Amino acid sequence: MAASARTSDADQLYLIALGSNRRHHKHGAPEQVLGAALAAMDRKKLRLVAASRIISSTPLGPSQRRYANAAALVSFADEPPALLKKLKRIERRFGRKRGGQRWGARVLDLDIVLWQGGAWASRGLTVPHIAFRERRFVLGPASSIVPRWRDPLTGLTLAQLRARLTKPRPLPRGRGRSEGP
Ligand code: A4P
Ligand code: MG
Repeated sequence: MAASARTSDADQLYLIALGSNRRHHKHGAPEQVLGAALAAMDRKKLRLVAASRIISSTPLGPSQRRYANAAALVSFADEPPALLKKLKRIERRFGRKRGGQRWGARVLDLDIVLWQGGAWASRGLTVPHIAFRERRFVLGPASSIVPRWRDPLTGLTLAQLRARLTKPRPLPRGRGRSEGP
């Protein structure tokens, strides 16, 4: 865990999920891409407070390539839309292009998972991230750095959300084992 001494009271904490499943011509494999992206998130108004280790995960969705995933705690002295703009700029610097297949292979994906200020909803931005509660590749790394951070919508901590995902659940009534995904 890397700690920065440069945060101030005006700064707000954010939890960011990082993902990559495509090589970068300069940085190399997805793991190296995420390492470089973490460094890029510790510049100017953006400060890296803590970072998880980088994990390898099975792709969710149509892409065949495995992902590298990680989570980072950052501080930033502005509201979520300004941070999203900054993160999109970093994605573009890493060669991320818009369009193409949804959930297709990508060099770098940076999502805002949680914000210290609670919930935010505006055009093109929802915080907490709508899908994070169902994703091990987000909750695993995230709960390793801030296990007690509470999701403002469910009231559950990241550690609890993660435990909920990994615990075996009974099959719904009347459903045979051969049914379902
Ligand atoms: N947007 C809304 N809310 C947010 C938020 N909280 N943080 C908008 C960031 N962006 C947010 O996202 C599309 C638009 O969502 C943004 O322009 C922003 O205005 P995107 O990152 O441009 O596109 P995307 O990533 O293809 O779409 P989406 O739906 O965000 O995909 P996800 O949820 O990021 O999932 N499997 C593994 N193992 N690991 C992965 O990391 N990632 C995905 C993509 C699929 N499968 C994966 C992984
Ligand atoms: Mg995304």
